[in-house]
Amino acid sequence: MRRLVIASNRVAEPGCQPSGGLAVCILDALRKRGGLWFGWNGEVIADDAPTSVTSRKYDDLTLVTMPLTESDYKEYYLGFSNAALWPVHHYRLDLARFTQESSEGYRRVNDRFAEELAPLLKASDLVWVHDYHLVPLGAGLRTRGVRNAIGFFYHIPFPPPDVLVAMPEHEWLTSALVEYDLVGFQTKTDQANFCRFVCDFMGGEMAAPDVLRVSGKTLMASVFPVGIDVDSFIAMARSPEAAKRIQRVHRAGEPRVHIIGVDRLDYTKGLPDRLRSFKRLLEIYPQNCKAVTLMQIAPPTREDVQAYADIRHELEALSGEINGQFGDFDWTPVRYIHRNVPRETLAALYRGSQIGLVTPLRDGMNLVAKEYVAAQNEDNPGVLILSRFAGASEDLQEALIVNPYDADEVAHAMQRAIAMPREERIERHRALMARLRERDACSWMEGFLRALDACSLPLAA
Ligand code: ADQ
Repeated sequence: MRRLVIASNRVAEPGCQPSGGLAVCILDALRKRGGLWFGWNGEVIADDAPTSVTSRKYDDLTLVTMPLTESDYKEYYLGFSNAALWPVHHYRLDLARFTQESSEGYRRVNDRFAEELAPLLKASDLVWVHDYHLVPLGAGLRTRGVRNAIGFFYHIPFPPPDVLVAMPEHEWLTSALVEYDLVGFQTKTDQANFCRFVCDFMGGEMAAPDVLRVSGKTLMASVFPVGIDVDSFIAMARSPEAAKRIQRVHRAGEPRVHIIGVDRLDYTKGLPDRLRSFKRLLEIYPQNCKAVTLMQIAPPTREDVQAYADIRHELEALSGEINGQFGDFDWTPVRYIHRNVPRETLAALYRGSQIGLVTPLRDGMNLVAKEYVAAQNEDNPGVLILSRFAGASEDLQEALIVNPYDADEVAHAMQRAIAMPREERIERHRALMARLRERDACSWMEGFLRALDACSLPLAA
């Protein structure tokens, strides 16, 4: 088997709690197969300090990491990656900030990563680059003579061409993207947006399904929906510790129906809209007062970006408003928890909740939706309410699919879930579990690597 080399913005420590979906996926993948993981170690150092590389081994896994300087952090990470690329790819041009400084920082860090990674590669390695922070890394490796098969996976959505072209750097970025042998997407919509861009704006053509020809090169663009490690999540949710935690949450006299939301505190996750939908539930169906509670777990993320500070204030104000208007001495309608929670606790909370509310305004996939389903008791499962704008909705059709912008529609879906007969819940859950198993973490990784391996051979046009 060829060695796997993964590059991503942030490298997580094995044994520490990974806090985002990407780290969860890569750790799952590398634990199974071993290999090398290259990227930022999370440290920020002074601009004049040396950015030297550190290498550490954990069994079959080697971590090669480097720090970012203060300017790198500000320009590459907060600036171009998170204040330009992230909003544009989530269709939020209104929040995107473009500056020359930040795009130069982005080019500089990608160039430095390529310079450090290129000499570590062996001729037979499969190189897999992850996500929007590192789009030009593959092109940087190519200019340094790397001829290996190099693949790229977009964990976030790929926007429609009309949205992408509003970004000043889109030509440079997409010409770097087509240097990869394989570009992977979460959904058919993302893949179609990319192919449309290549064909309509770069003079490319579809040579075969999933195969693009552009500027004398051939590349594959395919769909690989990210999945979770289903069995390990089930084991966590069924453990005796989980049962104790659930009992503690369901003390006598507590509300009958628990609704749970778990998301990084990000404006793409639709948290204020979710709270407004919950408020509508209490207004339209007042019989739910004192009977229903919403627990929203939203750990802090990217707080140095202004849009993230704004969303936090909005959420705090809204939960205060709902609790003030509807709450009573013996009932707090919204419980808002602004911190990271161990995965075992999350699994227990999912299992103890009758409704999983996953309503992002736009999301590449959304692993929380899959974790919620996996954690349920199959004899008495809860109901997943899922945004049509989460990549997961392409697959998880047996959830209650909603438009997160329509507060009344989401409120009606909550009421439907509360009243749903057990047989219907079991039937829906069984179908969702089958889909989860069909497309789990393992099949995601194997599917991508098989396609990348095939790219080393000449592609049939
Ligand atoms: P994220 O935007 O981070 O991921 P998501 O897919 O929901 O979103 O993954 C979040 C992960 O973090 C889940 O595994 C969840 O359990 C964990 N998590 C969330 N809140 C937590 C908390 N309070 N404490 C502990 N853990 C918490 C990006 C894309 C997604 C895509 C993934 C994977 O934005 O669309 O699904 O990558 O490709």
